[in-house]
Amino acid sequence: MKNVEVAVVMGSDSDYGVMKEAVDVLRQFDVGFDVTVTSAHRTPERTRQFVLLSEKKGVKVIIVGAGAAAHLAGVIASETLLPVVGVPIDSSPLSGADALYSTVQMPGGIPVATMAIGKAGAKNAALFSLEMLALSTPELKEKLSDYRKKMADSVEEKNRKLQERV
Ligand code: RP5
Repeated sequence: MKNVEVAVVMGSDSDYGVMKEAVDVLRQFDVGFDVTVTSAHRTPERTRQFVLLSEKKGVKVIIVGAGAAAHLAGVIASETLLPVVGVPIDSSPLSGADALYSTVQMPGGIPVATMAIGKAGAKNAALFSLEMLALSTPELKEKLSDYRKKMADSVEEKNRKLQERV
């Protein structure tokens, strides 16, 4: 079994539709991860235990998705020195603007690396985590480089196909 290097956590199972984007990327890069639901306000003790357990397991990065008054990433960051990557979820009537502000506006001292709202943010949270892991894992750096190359190739391909339509 693979070591868990990245913990993916979210405030509710209703966040998974967005956070799956992060899970898909981690799986694609064959990096060990686990997925947990815990809430800063509904289950504060469970959240604390989650952080302790993650540290014990040797997790290196924690990705946190939460919506509405999204304090989960900040609370988790306050409990650990592991890097925390926040994903604001667009689950509320404010379409994630509330979660963005709640996640990104950490007062000085406890950082949360905040990504974009929603699926793009979840995907980038995984890629950003992989970039951090790649600092000490050359094979991962190589894979990230191939990923970028494929992305660039797909833009060329899209451009070529568009020319056929105009
Ligand atoms: C937040 O409240 C969660 O992260 C979720 O985005 C939102 C709604 O949660 P549920 O009411 O669907 O459980 O804490």
